[in-house]
Amino acid sequence: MTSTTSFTALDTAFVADFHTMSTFGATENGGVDRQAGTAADGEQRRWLTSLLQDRGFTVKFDAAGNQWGLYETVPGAPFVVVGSHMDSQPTAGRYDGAYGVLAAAHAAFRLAARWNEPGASAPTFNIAVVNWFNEEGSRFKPSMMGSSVYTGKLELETALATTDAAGTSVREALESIGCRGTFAGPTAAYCAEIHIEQGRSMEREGITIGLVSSNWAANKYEFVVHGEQAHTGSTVIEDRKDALLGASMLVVAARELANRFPGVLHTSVGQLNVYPNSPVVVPSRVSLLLDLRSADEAVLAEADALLHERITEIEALANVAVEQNHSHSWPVTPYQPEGVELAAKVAADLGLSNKTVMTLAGHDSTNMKDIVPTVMLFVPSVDGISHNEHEYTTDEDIVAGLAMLTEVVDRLCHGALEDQDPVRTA
Ligand code: HGY
Ligand code: MN
Ligand code: MN
Repeated sequence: MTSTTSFTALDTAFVADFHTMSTFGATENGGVDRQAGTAADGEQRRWLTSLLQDRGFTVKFDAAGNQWGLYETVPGAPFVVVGSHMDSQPTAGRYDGAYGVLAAAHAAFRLAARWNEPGASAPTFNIAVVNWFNEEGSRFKPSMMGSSVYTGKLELETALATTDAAGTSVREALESIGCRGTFAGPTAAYCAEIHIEQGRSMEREGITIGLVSSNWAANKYEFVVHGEQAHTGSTVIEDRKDALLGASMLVVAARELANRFPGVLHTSVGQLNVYPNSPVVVPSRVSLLLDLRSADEAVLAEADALLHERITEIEALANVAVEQNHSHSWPVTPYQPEGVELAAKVAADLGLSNKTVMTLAGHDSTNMKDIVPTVMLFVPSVDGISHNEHEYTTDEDIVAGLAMLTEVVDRLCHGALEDQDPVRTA
């Protein structure tokens, strides 16, 4: 690990921009609350626009609210798309996603300067810095919304019509912050993303750069438990159809499933909405979001079957009906091995300790790798803390990650994976 005293002026400028960026939606405890399409998200997007425009980049928004900073030195050539997301969960950390967008912008600035030096070798591809809309999916579901539209996995109209808990649509939210554009998006040749690990494995092993080789699969379910409204005092127990009792049993069922597959299955209920949520009323309706995740699709399939068996039992035990609405899922898929190999070479050339890792969380690059060769990089998370105001990565690591990303993007722009015959989007 380097010391901050060895930071260059460019490194120091990056850290300073990181601190400025973290003021948008800042919370009292050192975190951020910058949910997609909120005023804080809009202010930060305007700040990013200025940052990019001041360096000669052209900024455009597409119809799904993705923000693009285009640096086109090879007219008509496709782009290396590099970025992440700046939206956050409520009371979240400063690094998740935002680090990757700022690192992408600074990597692009460094490369633009490098390519303008006399005698520099000209790139073959252009650079598009991207701030994907609504990766988190906290205000509007599903997560990874902007990159799902760009990669053709989600219809634009479906995304725009999605509403938050207050009934505001994505279309309205984007219009209110001036971020709904008409740009079709650039033609991508390759993609790169850097992100914090959000786990402990790299920190534990003293590794600076994670080379992401594949992602865990996820099944996210939206359940509605239906009961019947009643008086909590006067209604005899056997007459009750308590939706919250059924929902609570589902919460416990999720943990019991994880206990059956120790270490290989992660499960959680992250959101519960109780109706009418009133002190003396047995709830008639509870909606909840339940996640199952694993690196082993057979385990995930077994967990899915066990969950549904348990739901049938819960319906009988709690005298409720459980409806399954939307679900969002993704399989285990590898990042292109040639991209992992390229990143390993770069890390070795830069003298950065590295290892291959899987990503347990979903990322926009999880979508992008299905359409173009994609390099996903991690830097360590202190104590593995994430989706928490105390999320932290050292300045040394964010600066090392920026150096790594810069070099990877430079090589991608110079066609390092060209003989791999990339699939390109139109
Ligand atoms: O992992 C997730 O669910 C989110 O998309 N990051
Ligand atoms: Mn993220
Ligand atoms: Mn996140």
